[in-house]
Amino acid sequence: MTSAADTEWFTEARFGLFVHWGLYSLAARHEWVKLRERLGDEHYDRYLEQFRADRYDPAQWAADAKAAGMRYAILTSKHHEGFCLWDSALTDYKATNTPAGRDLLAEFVTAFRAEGLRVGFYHSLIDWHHPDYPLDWMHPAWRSGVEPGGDLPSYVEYLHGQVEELVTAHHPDVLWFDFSFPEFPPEKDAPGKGRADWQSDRLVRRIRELDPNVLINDRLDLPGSADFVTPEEMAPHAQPPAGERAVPWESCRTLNGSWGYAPSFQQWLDAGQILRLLIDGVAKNGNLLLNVGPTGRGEFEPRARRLLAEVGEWMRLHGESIHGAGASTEVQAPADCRITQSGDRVFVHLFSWPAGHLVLEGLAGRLRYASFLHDGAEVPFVEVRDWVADVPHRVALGPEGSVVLTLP
Ligand code: FUL
Repeated sequence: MTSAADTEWFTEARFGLFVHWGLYSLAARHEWVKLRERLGDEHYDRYLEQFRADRYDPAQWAADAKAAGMRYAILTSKHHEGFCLWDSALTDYKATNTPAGRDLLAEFVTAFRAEGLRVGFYHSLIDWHHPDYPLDWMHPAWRSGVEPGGDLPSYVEYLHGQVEELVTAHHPDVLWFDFSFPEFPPEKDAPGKGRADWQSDRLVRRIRELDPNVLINDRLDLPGSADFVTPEEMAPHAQPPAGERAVPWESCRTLNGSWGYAPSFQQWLDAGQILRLLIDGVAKNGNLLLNVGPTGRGEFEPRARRLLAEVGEWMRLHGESIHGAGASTEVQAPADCRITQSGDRVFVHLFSWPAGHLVLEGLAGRLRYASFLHDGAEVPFVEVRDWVADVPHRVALGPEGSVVLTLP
């Protein structure tokens, strides 16, 4: 199944915000806490009673994202725990039935669109709350002595119905599904129990009928149908997985190893690392979707806000090397450099200072001007002759910088 949806805005945007927010934000120790700690519904219902979202100000989130140079944002409409951030007619397990008493998703959409950002929803196929969701290996009650049961076809109707609600109400720019696993449960645990059938092809057809412009990611177990693919927590500077470069790709990253708010996770990225991930991705035609897990009360914690602000400070002066830019067709990156290009402007990002000169192959006779990007200051360059053939073939920029090359 192929899509006619237009991915141009997406590949131009390059940088987006991911937001994981739900009841797990109150547990404050990873969004999988219900499964990891095998928490029963009674325990988990306490979070429902305590979910106040009293510090939620989506206009502030949107302002932070925009100032960071982000162009779109994806919010969890529902994560694996099953709790819904909008006023779904199909369940009581939703934000409007908590002390928060608000449709948090609708407010998010309004606030981000008001800032000119595109919006999308992360929506989990998995649901640890819905009574029809089968007890599978991914369920907190799995191995509790309860027979794997549930009613997958009935759950699938619920899932499709909710997606229909979301598309009809908000026409999101992106639907970010997560995630299909083919065996349900895996063969080794329950041989012959069959495959999960989310009826994803029907779901995608229905979405496209309702809105042909929604971009849909690659986690529905429908090979070849995705508008973009979503490598997760890629190692810094890794190649995107083979085969994935033909379709747009977006790498998603946590700031500290947890998607949901988790103050005990202390290994944070710093702003330099975030920028290197972003630049490295754009140099390979990829996007970066950077996650913030708000507190249960609804705020981005100060550390996350500081990082967004630092990234934004760089983006303010270097944004044109990211937005609308992609891999360079003109220049090969020397060691420890990444090169992005937009039209006739080539951006050389130096991840470390070269000793002396930076030598760029194949540019002699083709370079009109070179300058730093942050202040526009000219960078002198010389053409270096090939000592064997005695023809100019290289350009040496000197002595250091983060540089724009303007080609004729
Ligand atoms: C994963 C999920 O299981 C994580 O909790 C998170 O949402 C990540 C983006 O996708 O597959």
